[in-house]
Amino acid sequence: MKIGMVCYPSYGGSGVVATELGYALGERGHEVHFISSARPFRLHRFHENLFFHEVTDVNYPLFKFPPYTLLLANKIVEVANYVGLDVIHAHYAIPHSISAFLAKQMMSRPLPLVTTLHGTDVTLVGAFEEFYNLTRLGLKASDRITAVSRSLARETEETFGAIDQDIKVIPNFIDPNVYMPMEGLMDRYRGHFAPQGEKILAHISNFREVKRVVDVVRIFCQVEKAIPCRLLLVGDGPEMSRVEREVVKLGLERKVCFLGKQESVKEILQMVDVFILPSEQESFGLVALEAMACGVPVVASRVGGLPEVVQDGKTGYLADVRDVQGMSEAVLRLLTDNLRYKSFSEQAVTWARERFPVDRAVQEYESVYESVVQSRSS
Ligand code: GMT
Repeated sequence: MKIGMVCYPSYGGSGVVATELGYALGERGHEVHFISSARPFRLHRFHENLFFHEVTDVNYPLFKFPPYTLLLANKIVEVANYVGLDVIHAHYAIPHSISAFLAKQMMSRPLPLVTTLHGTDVTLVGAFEEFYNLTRLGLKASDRITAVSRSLARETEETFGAIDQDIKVIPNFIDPNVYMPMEGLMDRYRGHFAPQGEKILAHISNFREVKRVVDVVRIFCQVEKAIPCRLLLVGDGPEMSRVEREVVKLGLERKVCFLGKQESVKEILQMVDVFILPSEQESFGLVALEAMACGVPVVASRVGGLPEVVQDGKTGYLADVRDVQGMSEAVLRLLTDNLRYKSFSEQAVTWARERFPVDRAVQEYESVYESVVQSRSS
């Protein structure tokens, strides 16, 4: 099959999901054409079945804002006609399924559209009044809608009401041969970041407000009062200055290390003892899954799809959003009991491998593509 994959190229889970799905489909012999404003950030390995088509900007004095949605629609049509795409898979309703909808109108043959909802499109962007009708149009124009968690599917249905179809839940996934504990790397990196054998806590995100990274620093501050530890902060984004100020305010400069944006996190996760994700909202929390697959228990907020990803009391702990005290205690519960820690770490690996394997997800997406292509041609 020839699949057009439309996604954001920036640092974030939806681009990762689209890219990893692309590689997995490529391995299974499908041709995958990525269409985006830039090369998605994890699309770096050459694969003979993967292609990238850049949506190039236009410079015209009348355009105060370059019309990306229209340029993308045009590019989808170009690629679809040139390579003979069978299906478009849009990651995010806004603006990708709207562009795909426009592309469908311009095509002289049917071009089925699958839209995957990742979260903020529906819970934040889509729910803003200005975007409500547009998001609803994107949903209605999609031949099949998938969501990355049951919670997101439910929330979408509550927010947008009847949209003529059930939303299919296909949870995000990991490749267990890539995300796994790698004993050798653990000691090498640990010695560098925690030379006195301190415990290592970590957080990885795009530092948006919704991630509550300041809470990560506050949780670390509580934990550090009880046991020697270090904090690794990976990523960058709008909250960075606030986070840096909090680190300075709490006098933690020598114990917190900012690693910036990193393309590959599986190496970093090897040296981490506990991963912290105290988000305000999280439709899935792909990075929590990546951490668990590497044997790192997760302490996270009980919100959105996180309870579907982190097993409270088994692969990590969940607490209410903003409950810095509760999350600090959860981290300490893990770090002060070796037996408990070991069983959580092992259960995290097993859970991630058995519940979220890439093979299962790619087969589910394949059958979604097949069903929309068949119903369009019959
Ligand atoms: O969380 C972000 O800021 C990035 C965003 C994205 O577009 O990549 O992540 C969303 O999609 C991920 C992949 O499905 C999910 O794992 C994240 O939970 C989701 N983010 C939110 O719901 C806030």
